[in-house]
Amino acid sequence: MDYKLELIDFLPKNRSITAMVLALLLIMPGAVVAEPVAEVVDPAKVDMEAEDTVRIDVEDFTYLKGKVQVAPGTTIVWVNKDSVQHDVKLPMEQNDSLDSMVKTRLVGQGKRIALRFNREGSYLYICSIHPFMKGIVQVQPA
Ligand SMILES: [Cu+2]
Repeated sequence: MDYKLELIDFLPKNRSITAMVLALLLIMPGAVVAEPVAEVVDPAKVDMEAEDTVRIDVEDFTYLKGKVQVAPGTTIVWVNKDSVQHDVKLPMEQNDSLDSMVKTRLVGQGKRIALRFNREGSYLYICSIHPFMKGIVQVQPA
């Protein structure tokens, strides 16, 4: 009888708060484990000659390799050759879920953007200020 009373005291008095705490406990482990589709990487730390690095030049408002096929873990480096700034933003509508949303910072001429792609899938990306600029990264096992 006493044990039962202690357990009730431990839980918050308000039922909706109790429900919220329990819901958070269920949701949180999944949210922490889920690996992002792509991670922003410091381009200065990327070995451009490495086998798991792919370079895409950006010139005349165009991602010059419009479609690339890579293995999971590949880092893609975009090199901006235009005199205006560009970035890389995922997803387009076709991408599978909100956790694939990534936006890099804008970079000017001669600067680089690097993203490492972790998960299999087909990812459309755009430049956020020039949305007519499009590219596709297909990630699948080698
Ligand atoms: Cu742009």
